[in-house]
Amino acid sequence: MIKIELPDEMLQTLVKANNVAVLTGAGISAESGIQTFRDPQGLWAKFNPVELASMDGFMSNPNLVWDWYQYRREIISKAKPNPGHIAIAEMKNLFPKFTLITQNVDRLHQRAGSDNVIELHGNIVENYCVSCNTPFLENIDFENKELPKCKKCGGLIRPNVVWFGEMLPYDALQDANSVAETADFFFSIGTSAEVYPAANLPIIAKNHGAYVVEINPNATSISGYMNQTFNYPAGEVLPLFINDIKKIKGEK
Ligand code: BV8
Ligand code: ZN
Repeated sequence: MIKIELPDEMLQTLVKANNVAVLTGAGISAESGIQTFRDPQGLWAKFNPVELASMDGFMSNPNLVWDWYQYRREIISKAKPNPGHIAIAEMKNLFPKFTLITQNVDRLHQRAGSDNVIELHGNIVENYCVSCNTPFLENIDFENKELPKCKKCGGLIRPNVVWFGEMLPYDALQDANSVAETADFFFSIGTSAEVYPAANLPIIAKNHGAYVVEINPNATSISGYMNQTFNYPAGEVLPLFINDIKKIKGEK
């Protein structure tokens, strides 16, 4: 466990905050053994994102894309929430208003106990038919490499994620923007801040007066806008935040 002193001025701002928000990216799941997208050994390093996470990519090679999601589903099913997910799940009890926004599709936040999660990029659990949009509710075992077909119309089945070039779910993006505009404390955790419109959110928060904190072992394109940056793994830094907030609040 890292030994660092969290700045008191930041902690005092956080403890007084009414409206705390967190944006997470793939990095929050890295300590659960789920590869990120852009780190050197990341998922994209082996595959071309546009090729796999796009409608064109899917339509030109449905089985390859389906296989890739089945591969990721298997890894996710064996993964466990890490101390970073668990610390974020605890935050909902520490502030008058707390909102979690995630770019991740792995649902580890929910498995750690977070609720009302704003999922900007959908989720890897649900599937639906590309032709008639009917949800595909059959159980899909990971060994089944065959891409399933819609029971209603025979169309191809796809995961309920947002691919590149696709609009984000309208309500999720609306809610995330208004959370960023009204937050008085905003964490950007485990994201390279390279994918839009999600990457705008910490800047929107900052421009609306929020105190913004980035937690990421690496610097990103938004690090310079942050009030504080912690270049450590989220699973090590976040429990320190929880301990210090509880200490200041005199909670056990
Ligand atoms: C849209 C779901 C509007 C699928 C994902 C050209 C063509 C087409 C589109 C575009 C274009 N140019 C720009 C765009 C817009 C595009 C975009 O932003 N592209 C980028 C690459 C430039 N955005 C879109 O297409 C979005 N839609 O704009 O629609 C529109 C539509 C139609 C017509 C007009 C306009 C849709 C974007 C959503 C794509 N779907 N995922 C799936 O998961 O399979 S994106 C994918 O990237 C994941 O969701 C991922 O979460 C997300 C962001 O990446 P990160 O989460 O930040 O992950 P990354 O690996 O990058 O970084 C991890 C970080 O963690 C690193 O910084 C690392 O240092 C850190 N880390 C590592 N370990 C730890 C850690 N941090 C803390 N603790 C640790 N232990
Ligand atoms: Zn169908």
